[in-house]
Amino acid sequence: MAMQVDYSLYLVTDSTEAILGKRNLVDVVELAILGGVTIVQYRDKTSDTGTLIKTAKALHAKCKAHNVPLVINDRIDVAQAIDCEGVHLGQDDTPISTARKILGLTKIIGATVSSIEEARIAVELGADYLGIGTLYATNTKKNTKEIIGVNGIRRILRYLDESGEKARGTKTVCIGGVNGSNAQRIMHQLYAPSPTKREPKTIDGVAVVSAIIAPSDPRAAASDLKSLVTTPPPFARHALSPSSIATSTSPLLTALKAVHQEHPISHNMTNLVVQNFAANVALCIGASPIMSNNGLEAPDLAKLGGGLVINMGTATPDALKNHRQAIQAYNAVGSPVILDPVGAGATSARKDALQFLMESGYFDLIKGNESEILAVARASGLRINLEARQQRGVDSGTSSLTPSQKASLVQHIALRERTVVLLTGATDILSNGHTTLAISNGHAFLGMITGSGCTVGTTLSAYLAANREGKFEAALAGLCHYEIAAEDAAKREDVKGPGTFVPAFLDELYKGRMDVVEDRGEEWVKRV
Ligand code: 3NM
Ligand code: MG
Repeated sequence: MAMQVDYSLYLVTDSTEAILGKRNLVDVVELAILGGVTIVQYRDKTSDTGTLIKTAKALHAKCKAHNVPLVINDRIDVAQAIDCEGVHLGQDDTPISTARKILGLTKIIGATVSSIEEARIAVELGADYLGIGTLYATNTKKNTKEIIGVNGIRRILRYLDESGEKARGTKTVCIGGVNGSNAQRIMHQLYAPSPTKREPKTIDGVAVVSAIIAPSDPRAAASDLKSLVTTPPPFARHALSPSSIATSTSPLLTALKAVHQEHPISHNMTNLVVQNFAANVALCIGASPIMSNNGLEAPDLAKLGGGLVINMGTATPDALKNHRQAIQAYNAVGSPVILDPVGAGATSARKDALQFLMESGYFDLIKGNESEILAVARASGLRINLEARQQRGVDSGTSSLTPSQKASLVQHIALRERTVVLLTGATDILSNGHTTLAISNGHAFLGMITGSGCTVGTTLSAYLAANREGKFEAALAGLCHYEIAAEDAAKREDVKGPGTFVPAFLDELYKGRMDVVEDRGEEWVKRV
């Protein structure tokens, strides 16, 4: 057995001018180790053997001084010559079994894998850890085999999780395009969720080249990354634990009061059609609307403690850039972000936009109608048996999923993305992956006015912002507030149709009558 290794921050070296510049590699690596790198791979594809051995020896001296293992990329002979801790082998390098024969059981052997089949073989042949990639496209290595993204890595983790003790015990790092802006989310979301198991396999660390070597201060870069990969992200503070909701309405009233007391900001980056209506809804429910589409001011706004709505309704390339900046700013301080993937299934540009946004950061809640949630499921890499029809527009359309299919879909996305998911419709489905509820409130008039889906997002952003300790309860409360107002508005004598419904709805939102939930018996919300 090889030694116990901390894989959390794995540095892969690069000696090219583009990344290392004119600096000395050994000095840069030493700074990186001082910053918190936990294992080093010496990777040099061009130097001759004499230089490789000389540099490896110098690197090993520094690594040993700090108790950090050193492995050599590809070259078993170099590893043997300096007697370092092991090797890292690509798919075209010496086979793992041969390396094991040469190096023995005490050395670390790592392998690059990009598919389940490669992972299976590497585990079988006795790799100690897998470098799984390529996560994201990177300038550092142009000839990577395949960009497999978060979903490709999740699939391999899931495979390892389910393939016996040896596979489960094999350590993993991901590689390709990891940097300070994505490391924390990657650590949080790279795991293998399964509805039946509580402790799925997680990734053990991130492997990086340019994010540590390229900066002028590798020590600071490593130290920043180290704290990002070893601390839970701010948005994960409140674990999505099984919820006790569904019988008592008092958490809903508490959530409503918190919104009224705090007047949280609801920052909407939304489409042109609903800006005005969303601002009015925010005001009526007791929130403070900011309708800013400029990503540059998001860091300042995020610090105000409100919630952000990313509404994909006007998903131009420029808008998406601003969305990414804002998501990352809110994620950095742990303020809630709601994704409303408007029309996500409708065009291929919107599918790409959804993928882009989901790779940009973490969402505390994802809400959408059936076709939008189906598009989210696809972006999340879930295999869906049902062939969803091409979406016609952004309206909710008629339903093609059965209630139990919907519930299972929503639960799986919630589990996989470690978030809360709301599928809106005549019956809404809300899940945090552990508890899934069907909620039958609302009124048909909501389907006849523009922005009724979008302003659910606005409402929930305020509820999540004012109720940081339980996003699931907060989401349920916000949804009830919204839909009960619609019901009460539709009942009014002055409401003759969708036109007169709108002002009445705003009035009822303003009343915020959560108390009437008590009178609905047990039918208003069901566990599914
Ligand atoms: N191997 P950066 S990607 C060395 O996919 C290497 O196997 C990869 O560099 C793989 O952290 C890669 O600068 C380069 O993106 C990663
Ligand atoms: Mg190689």
